[in-house]
Amino acid sequence: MILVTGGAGFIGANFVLDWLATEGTPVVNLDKLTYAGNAGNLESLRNDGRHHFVHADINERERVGALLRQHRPRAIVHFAAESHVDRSIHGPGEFVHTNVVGTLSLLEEARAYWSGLAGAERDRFRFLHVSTDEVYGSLGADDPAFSETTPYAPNSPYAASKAGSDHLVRAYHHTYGLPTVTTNCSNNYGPLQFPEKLIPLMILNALAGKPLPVYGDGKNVRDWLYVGDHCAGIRAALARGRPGETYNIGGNSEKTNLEVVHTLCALLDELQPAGAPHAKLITFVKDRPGHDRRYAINATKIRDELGWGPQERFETGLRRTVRWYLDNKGWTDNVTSGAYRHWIDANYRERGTA
Ligand code: NAD
Ligand code: TDX
Repeated sequence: MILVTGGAGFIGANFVLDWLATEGTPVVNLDKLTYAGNAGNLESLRNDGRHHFVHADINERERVGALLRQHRPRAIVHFAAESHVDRSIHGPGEFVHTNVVGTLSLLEEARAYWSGLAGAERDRFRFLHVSTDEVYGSLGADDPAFSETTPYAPNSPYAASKAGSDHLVRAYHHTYGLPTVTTNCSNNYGPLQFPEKLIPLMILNALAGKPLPVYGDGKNVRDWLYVGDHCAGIRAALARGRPGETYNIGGNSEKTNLEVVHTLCALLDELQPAGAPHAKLITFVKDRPGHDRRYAINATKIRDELGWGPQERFETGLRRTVRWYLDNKGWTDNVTSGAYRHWIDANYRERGTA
């Protein structure tokens, strides 16, 4: 049994599905179901007795403590977070509430539970904290990629809140001996990603014939990783990662935003042709404040120590992703109703494309 937090979100849901298909041991999935959490992501597990869903906030300490005592998980895999940089610019408070205070709550309950374990159960317990490359700040064009020893320099409220959570996790290992492992991953893409993020937003806008809003000059670089590869990296870190260590996970696949959008447009021209090339919809809009220029991950440590490397190439992963969005219109219709529209209005009206 493992306890997953945030398992109804993009990466968490992919992880739960992947875990049950590979490891196969039961999962308790604790999720608050914010706008980004979607119980429909786990619809295929409706009759699967190995998946136990709990609708709760990681800040509800008594419930978290009771769940740990009841299910006695051998690990906590912590995905729950507010995860969108633009939303953190509009409202940082929720990011501190969930990412910093929520992680502290979870660490406290994990420590109480772990302290009560003995023998082999205590030795094998792990707290795996899922974090991001954004904690390292921004790279210049010729800088070496982020390694585990790159100093923290978070630039957005989102990145600062994730950095705060990483530091708390580190301190709980150093001070209390809690067996933590932290992973810092680059930009993910794939099925089930909420369409506020670059790739699914561009796919859905293009299909609707709407402008494709590229921030600034479109030359910001991200290091893209297929979500299934991230899930495999987390499983490797959980199985073989050394307590107290951090592992960077990345796709070795740096692309400018414009390259990504043009590739998506070409895929859509092939798979769902419209009258005109989709690239005609590309519209340059006002930049994100404090927009990090470049992220890149050096994933040598996880490769050498844990034998992990990305399996999916960007071109094939993106094609799979576009196909998934084309084949799952019911999912996108469901998540883009209601509150989603308010966010799109708020974020893109000020950029002139709502
Ligand atoms: P997401 O926004 O799609 O999902 C987050 C999930 O957490 C949702 O299901 C939401 O309901 C849940 N949640 C939010 N607040 C909660 C709370 N207080 N209590 C319980 N559940 C809560 O995020 P994602 O893209 O799947 O990211 C998952 C994790 O991976 C995050 O910690 C994020 O920082 C990290 N990460 C994401 C990326 C990426 O490219 N998406 C890259 C590196 C790291
Ligand atoms: O409409 C857009 N236009 C645009 O040009 C959006 C939504 C984004 N962008 C740009 C901003 C970034 O340079 O695309 C790039 C990617 O943006 P996001 O998808 O918002 O991701 P990013 O800000 O890079 O952060 C992501 O990767 C690290 C995740 O959202 C984080 O949760 C993760 O930690």
